[in-house]
Amino acid sequence: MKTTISALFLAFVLSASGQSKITETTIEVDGLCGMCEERIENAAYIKGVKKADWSQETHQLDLIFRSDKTTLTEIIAAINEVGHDVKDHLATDEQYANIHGCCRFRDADLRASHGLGDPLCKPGETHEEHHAHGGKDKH
Ligand SMILES: [Cu+2]
Repeated sequence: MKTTISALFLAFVLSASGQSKITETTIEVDGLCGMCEERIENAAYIKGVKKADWSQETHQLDLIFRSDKTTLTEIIAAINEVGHDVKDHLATDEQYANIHGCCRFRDADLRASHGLGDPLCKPGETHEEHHAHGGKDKH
């Protein structure tokens, strides 16, 4: 509660002085269930992030963050760190290995049982292969 109040106060002070740099964006994050939602949102709430809201149905993560405090790259890295795939930015196999057994969102059978189609990461595909056909890397 204390942090919320001081965060609000800080936001007020900064917007009053005209220095607030708020970025609003949506990214696609793979996941299965409510546990994934918690994991993804908790991971995304790094310093500077004001809102992180993942939808189990659409797999869209709505983000609002302070672009003077953090970057989208850092947020994506934090999500990868807990094992979740972001469109065009996959978690490594080591990171994915930490995902809870019932949250194995790359598993075809688990996806089917949750009514999901193709994963962002195709079975047996390496990080590099995925990027080769994954399209836009903005570097
Ligand atoms: Cu899950």
